[in-house]
Amino acid sequence: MEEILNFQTNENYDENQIQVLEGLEAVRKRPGMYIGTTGPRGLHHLVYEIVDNSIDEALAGHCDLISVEILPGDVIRVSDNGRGIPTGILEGKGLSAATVVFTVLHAGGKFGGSGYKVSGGLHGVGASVVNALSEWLEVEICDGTDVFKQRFERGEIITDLLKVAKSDCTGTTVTFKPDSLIFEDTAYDYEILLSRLREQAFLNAGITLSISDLRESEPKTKVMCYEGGIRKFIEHIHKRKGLETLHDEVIYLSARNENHSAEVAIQYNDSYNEMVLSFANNIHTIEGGTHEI
Ligand code: TSJ
Repeated sequence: MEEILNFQTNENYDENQIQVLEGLEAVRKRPGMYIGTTGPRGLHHLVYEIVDNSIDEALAGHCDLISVEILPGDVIRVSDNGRGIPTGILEGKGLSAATVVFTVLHAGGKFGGSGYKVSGGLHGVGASVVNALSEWLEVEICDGTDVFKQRFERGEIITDLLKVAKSDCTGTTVTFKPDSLIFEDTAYDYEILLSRLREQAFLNAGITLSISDLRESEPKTKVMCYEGGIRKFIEHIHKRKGLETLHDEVIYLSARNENHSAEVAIQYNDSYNEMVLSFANNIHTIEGGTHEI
């Protein structure tokens, strides 16, 4: 199969292009199938889908800074200091890996992938969905030598992935404007994004996540890095709820083998209500289930 694809003609290249368009058209036709809803939840979900990619890069050990900015016009910018999405041309596709990430549905982290995934969600799959549902989206990739840039509108390629500058930095920046033809309301809620990013910062100890709201003349910004991970999460919840704890030191257990790791943090308080929060692969398992048991 691979061999045949490597001998592609221009005709096949065009076929691929058509598939690309059909794929993203499907997302625009039935956005709910991909993001659940076109209400505020779906709108905020776009941000999580992009941030998840940076968290994957951090979990792979290649990135420790992730920033989210809300720009005027409810434009979202997510940046990380990872290796940068690979820019090389994929054999058989005739497209760069980065372009595939944004234009092919279900192109989830397969190229050069080493099965490092710890976070859940749609992964690379999400980037093409976000692209399809954005009025425009731009990606900037720094690979330590060059800066590459590509622009899309409603999922369509507007410019190829172009070298635009030199830089010895590495990282990926994605900037997008959710499509007002798709979403009922494109206004982002700073507090909603903040609380989700804080949760991810607690779950991924040592990663610095920041959020800035640059829509108003007085910008808001919060930088979060919790070396104590989920231990700090419990302390935060107790503080936020104004609950009196029965002991200062959080009980903490952790274990790992080659493929799995688990950690548990416990702290008693003087209330009568038990609260158990569980997460599997960074996803809140609201109904508990097997992982919690
Ligand atoms: F996918 C995306 F566009 F949504 C997105 C991806 C958005 C943002 C803000 C960051 C990223 C991203 C992807 N950050 N870092 C990466 N890393 C890779 O894609 C990558 C780099 C190198 C290698 C390798 O094997 O050399 C593999 C991967 C998956």
